[in-house]
Amino acid sequence: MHLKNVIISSFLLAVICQISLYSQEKIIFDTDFDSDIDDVGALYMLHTFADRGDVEILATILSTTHFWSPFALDAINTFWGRPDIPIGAPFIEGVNKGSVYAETIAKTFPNDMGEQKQIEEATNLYRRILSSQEDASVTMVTVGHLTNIAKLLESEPDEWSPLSGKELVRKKVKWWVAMLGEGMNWNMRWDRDASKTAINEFPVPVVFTVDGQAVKTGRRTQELPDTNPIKTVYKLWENHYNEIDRSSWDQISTLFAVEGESDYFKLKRGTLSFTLEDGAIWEAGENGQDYRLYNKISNEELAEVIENLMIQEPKK
Ligand SMILES: [Ca+2]
Ligand SMILES: [Ca+2]
Repeated sequence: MHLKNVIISSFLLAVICQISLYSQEKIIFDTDFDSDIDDVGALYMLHTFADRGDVEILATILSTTHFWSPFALDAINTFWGRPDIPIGAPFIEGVNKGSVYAETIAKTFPNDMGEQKQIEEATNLYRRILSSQEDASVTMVTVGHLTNIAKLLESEPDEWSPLSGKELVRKKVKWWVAMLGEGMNWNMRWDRDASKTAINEFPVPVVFTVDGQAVKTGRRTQELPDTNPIKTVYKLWENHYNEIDRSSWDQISTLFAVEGESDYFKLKRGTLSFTLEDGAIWEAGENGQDYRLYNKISNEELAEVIENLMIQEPKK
């Protein structure tokens, strides 16, 4: 090969590496990993994307305080060959809505949460992780309550960063993808003060998602081996609620966080705000700083895309 060709090839290789490095989404996943099972489906999708090299999962953080959730979360990260993903939780009373699966997953599948000693306080974990990342590189995904987001925005300079919480987010975060819940309600109703602070004061664009009730997934998890925790999760749900498929709110926000608008979604601009009296308010408008996500394909097509990402086996 001519020297010139070698130089050109090396240059192209470098460009391709840059592009692939650049396109790896750095994600902090903030979840109420207890009362519903779409969180589990969403985490499975993230691990599948991580196996493909499309995602780095920087941390998995709980917005709830159910005792068994950190163990269950670690068990699933461990099953996927990522036992050391940091796990955070709010060290306060917080929201605890119980779980039909967390205790069973915690006690059946290996994890090393050991009396919860490995859990980091959520705000500290956010600050530790964000401060170590490139500017404008992190996608925050919340598929639960907004408790941690409010506390992060209100946080003061500390050993990790001389910046306030709001300054740190403005510097490091690219997007906040927030699943607000059916009717723009569920995820925000249990900690309304936090919802108000998080939504009104978040310093970078928010992409929020609402839809998902009619996007039903989960049935095909029952084709997986018994050693796969998601099979147990969906089975326990079916036993308790007599429902084989479950809505996919959290998977939709997670799919957008990784793939962007792609073939599946479109964004519309506007302004999202929150009042204690009226809850979340959306005003569509071209000059808004925020975005609302809409589906571009049918519920059935979206369900197929999502379920396919939920039933991949770990590469290990
Ligand atoms: Ca672990
Ligand atoms: Ca959730």
